[in-house]
Amino acid sequence: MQDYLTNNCTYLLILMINILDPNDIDELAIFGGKPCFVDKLHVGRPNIGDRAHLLARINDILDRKWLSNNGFYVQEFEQRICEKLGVKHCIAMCNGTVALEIAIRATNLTGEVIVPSFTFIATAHALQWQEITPVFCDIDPIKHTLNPERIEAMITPRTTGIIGVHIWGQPCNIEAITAIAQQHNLKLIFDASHAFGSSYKSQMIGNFGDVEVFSFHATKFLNTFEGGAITTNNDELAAKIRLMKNFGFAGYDNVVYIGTNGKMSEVSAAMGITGLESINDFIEANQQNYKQYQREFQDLVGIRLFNYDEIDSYNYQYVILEIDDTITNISRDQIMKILHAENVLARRYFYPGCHRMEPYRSFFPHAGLLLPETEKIGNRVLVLPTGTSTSGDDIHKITQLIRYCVNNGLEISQKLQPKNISRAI
Ligand code: T4K
Repeated sequence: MQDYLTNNCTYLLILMINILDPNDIDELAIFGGKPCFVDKLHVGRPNIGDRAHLLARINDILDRKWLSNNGFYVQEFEQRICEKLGVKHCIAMCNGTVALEIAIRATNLTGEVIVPSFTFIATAHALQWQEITPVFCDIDPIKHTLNPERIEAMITPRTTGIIGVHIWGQPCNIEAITAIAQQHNLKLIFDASHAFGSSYKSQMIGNFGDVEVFSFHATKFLNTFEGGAITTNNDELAAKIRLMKNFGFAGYDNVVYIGTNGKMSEVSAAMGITGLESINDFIEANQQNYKQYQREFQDLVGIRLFNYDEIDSYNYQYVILEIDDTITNISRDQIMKILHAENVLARRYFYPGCHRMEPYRSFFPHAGLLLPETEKIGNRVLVLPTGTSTSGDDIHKITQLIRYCVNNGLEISQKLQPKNISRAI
C-alpha cells in the first residue's frame, strides 16, 4: 500500500511538473488532493547512533547504580568532547539554555548584552531571566550571523558583553567580533548550539570567546536527548562553572557560589558518547542531503539555498531556503502551508525574531527599525528536513513540490486567497 501511494505520488508529481497546467493545482493536498507523503517529514529528526552500544551503556549504568552527579559516563563524555574539539575544558549540562544562563553568570555579565535577534528565543531569555537586557543587533544578510559593522553602534556605558550565535552551525565572523570585544573590554560568549563539529579557520568551534555554549537537544547534530555543555580554555572560569552547575558545592558541606542544578545525567552522557562514535556518518548523511538540495535547486529563480562555503568544516544539520516572493510570486508562508498539507513539516526558524516576541516586543516596540536584515531574512527563511532520517527520494519530492509552487506561483497564490480556499473546500 505504502509503495502504491509512493509511486502514485511520484507519478502525480512528474505529471504536475511536466505539464504545468494550472488546473493540476487541484492535485495539491492543500486544495483537496492526496498528500505527497503518507508519514510526516520533520525538521529536527534526531540523529541516533548505534542502538546496541547505547543499550549496553544504559545497562551498565543501571548495574553501576550511579545515575547522575558527575558519574563515569559524564566524565567520559566531557573527556571525549575535549579531545574532539581540542579544548581544555568541557562541562556537560542538562540543556543548552541552562548552560547559557550559567555562562552568563560565570562571566559576570550585567546591564546590557549585545545579541542577534535572529536566533532561538533561548539566547535572549537566558539574559532576561537574569534581568540583563538583550540589545538586539542586526545580522549579515548572507551569513545570517551578527554583523560586526553594526555592533559598535549598539554599545552603551551599560554594555558588558556580546553573545554571538553560530547560526546553522556556521561560525560568526569570530575574528572581527573578538577584536571589538577586546577593544571595548567586553566579555564574549558564543552560543554554539548549532555548531558542534564545525570549525573556524581550521580550529574547532568550542575554543573561542571566553566560553562557548553547546546544545545537545534531541534536534541537534549531536544529541544527548536533552543536554548542553560549556567549553573553555580558561582554567579559572571552568572551575567556577563546574561549581555553579552543582549548586555551588565545593565538597560535601561547603557552598562557595550561588549555583543551580545544571547537571547532565548518565543516560544522557551515554547517548552523547554513542552519538560521538557515529558523527562522521551523521556529517556524511547531512552533507549528501545538502548537496542534493543544492543540485536540485540550482536553477530555480527566487530561491536561495543557504551556502556553506568550502573554507571551513560544518555539520550541515540545517538546510535553509530563502524565498524572495518579489520573484517567486508566492510567499514563504504560502509555500510552507502547501508543504505542511503534503506532510512536509518545514519550519520558519527564527521567525519573527526575538524582538517581535514577548517580553521584548513590549520593551522595545520599535526595535525592528534597527534590524532591517533580521526582518527581511526572518520573513524569507524556510528550514527543510534533512538528517539521517531523510532519503534522497524524499528530497527529490520536496524539491519538485517547491519547484512546482514557484513555477505556478501566481496561480497558486491567487487560489490560496481566503475566499478561494473556502470555495475549494
Ligand atoms: N540557542 C540556540 C541558537 C538554539 O537553537 C537553542 C535550541 C538553544 C540556544 C537552547 O538549547 P536547549 O535548551 O534547547 O538545549 C527546537 C528545539 O527544542 C531547540 O532545542 C532548538 N534550539 C530549536 C532550534 O528547535 P522547537 O520549538 O522547534 O521544537 P519542536 O518541539 O517543535 O521540535 C522541532 C522538530 O523536531 C519537530 O518537527 C519534531 C522534531 N522532533 C523533536 C523532538 C524533541 C523529533 O523528531 N524528535 C524529538 O525528539 O525547538
